Amino acid sequence: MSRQWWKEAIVYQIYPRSFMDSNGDGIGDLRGIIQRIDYLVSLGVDAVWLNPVYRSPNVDNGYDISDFFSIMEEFGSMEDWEELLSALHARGIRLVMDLVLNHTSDQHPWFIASRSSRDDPYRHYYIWRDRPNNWRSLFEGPAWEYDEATGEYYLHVFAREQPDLNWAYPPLREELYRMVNWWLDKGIDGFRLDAISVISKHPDFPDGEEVGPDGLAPGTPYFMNGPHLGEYLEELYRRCFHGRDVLTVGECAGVHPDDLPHLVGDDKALKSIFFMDHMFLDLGPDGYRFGNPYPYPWRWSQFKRIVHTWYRAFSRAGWMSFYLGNHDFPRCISRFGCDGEYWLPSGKLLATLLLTMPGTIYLYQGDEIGMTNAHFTSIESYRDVETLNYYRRAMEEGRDTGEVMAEIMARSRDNARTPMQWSSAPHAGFTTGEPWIPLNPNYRTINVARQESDRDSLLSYYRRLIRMRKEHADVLVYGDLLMRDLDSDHLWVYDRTAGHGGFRIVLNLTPEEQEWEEGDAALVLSSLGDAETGRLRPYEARIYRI
Ligand code: TEU
Ligand code: CA
Repeated sequence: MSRQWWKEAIVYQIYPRSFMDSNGDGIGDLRGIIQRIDYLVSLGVDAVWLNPVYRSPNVDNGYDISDFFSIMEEFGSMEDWEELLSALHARGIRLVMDLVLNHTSDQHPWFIASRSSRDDPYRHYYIWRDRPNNWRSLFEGPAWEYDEATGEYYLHVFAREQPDLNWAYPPLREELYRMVNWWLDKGIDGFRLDAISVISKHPDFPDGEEVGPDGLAPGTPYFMNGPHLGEYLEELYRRCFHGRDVLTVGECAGVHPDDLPHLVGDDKALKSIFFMDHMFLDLGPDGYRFGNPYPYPWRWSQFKRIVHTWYRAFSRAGWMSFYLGNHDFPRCISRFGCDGEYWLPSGKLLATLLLTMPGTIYLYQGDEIGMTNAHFTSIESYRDVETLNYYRRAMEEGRDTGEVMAEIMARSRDNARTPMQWSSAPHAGFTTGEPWIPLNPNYRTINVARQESDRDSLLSYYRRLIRMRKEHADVLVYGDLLMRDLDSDHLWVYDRTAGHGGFRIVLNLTPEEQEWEEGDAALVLSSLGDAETGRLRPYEARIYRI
């Protein structure tokens, strides 16, 4: 297996709006990131993945782009962006940008032209029909919006302000490739391809079968992993990525492990994808559906199976990527660990899991200090379009407010979008102004400054494991993964090996003590400092030499 920087990279995901505000307007920005490069260096990460920073009316925090070639005013200027790129490169950190190819903002000039008349040359850039089908948008309500000016409906898989681009129309694809190359030519190091698995829609737009009480049905069987996805990606590779040393990773909901050979590889547009099944575990078998109780009871054995299945699939095609959270899901420590009594040990457990998995690792901002869900009790505190749509619909249907708020508190994407907690200073040192979204009040105890000076802190533990992963990349990045006792919900034991040696990782997944016989393996570290014989303490993680 050939060694590549993007295989060994630990990628730190920055949600710019909430990372660091440099000018006191309450919104994180590019100059704020420049100010914090020392922090990224001290963490030991190799690359930054930046959520969208392009011009946008911000209905969906930058995922609704109105100009692919400009920087969002709130985040700064193109000069700031150029400076960020060179400042990162000067410190040996690569920059991966977010690439949104499925849709634009409804304020994009293409869409403004497209909706102006049925004969406009840009009409075919989007998907127009004289009659809608029954697809439900992933962000609530019908996926088709009637547009009075021309008396037709346009498709939007996400918010109505995010009309889907018509990939079936070759001139549109050419425009996109031109844009992708324009960014690549600036010297960036790769792309995370947003919602890339939904760009190909079934040409007949068939009605979905599972019709709900709202008269709508998921259209996902007809637009996720659609009929021309592989073909479009191949063209994208030939036109843009071929011959460039870049990281590419696709956000690929609805892609099955068996699809990998078709979609990923060194000579494909996607070198890797983010599998999402572990992100959907606590949503229950039919996903995040309106009115479903959340969280759905899940088991660690399911989580382990998911990793096992995808690891095997990636050993046949492409390259694995692993993550425990991002800007679209609640905080990993609140979901998979414990944000109460066992906050620290469970944070260290998740750190151990994240940094001993094969493949490229993605660490979401704030997880390295154990930032937790926001637990905002009032709808006024929320900003996310998905959450607000959900709430509006629940109120329309007369649902119990307390019940709905409980779901939102546990599930909202805003849980992961509160400002980065730098210190216990006012506004957590994130801004001198009024933050665009409230801070998590626990910033007074959970913050970078406090953990910097503490050798036993979660931050120190992350740094230590990041160093260890780099030192032992042959094993921890490239080595085999052998899972033991897949069915246990209490312990997760796996070996990472290369040649004759390697590591055994032992995770106590529970808040209880667990019996554990270590045999003759040599202890390298326990997440809790000292290790006892015969048992593991709550959430203890250990690494042995084997
Ligand atoms: O997310 C696409 C996606 O698959 C989401 O539907 C995801 O499952 C959902 O957010 C979970 O609640 C990407 C971006 O990551 C997300 O932030 C954007 O809102 C979305 O695309 C639209 O661009
Ligand atoms: Ca700002």
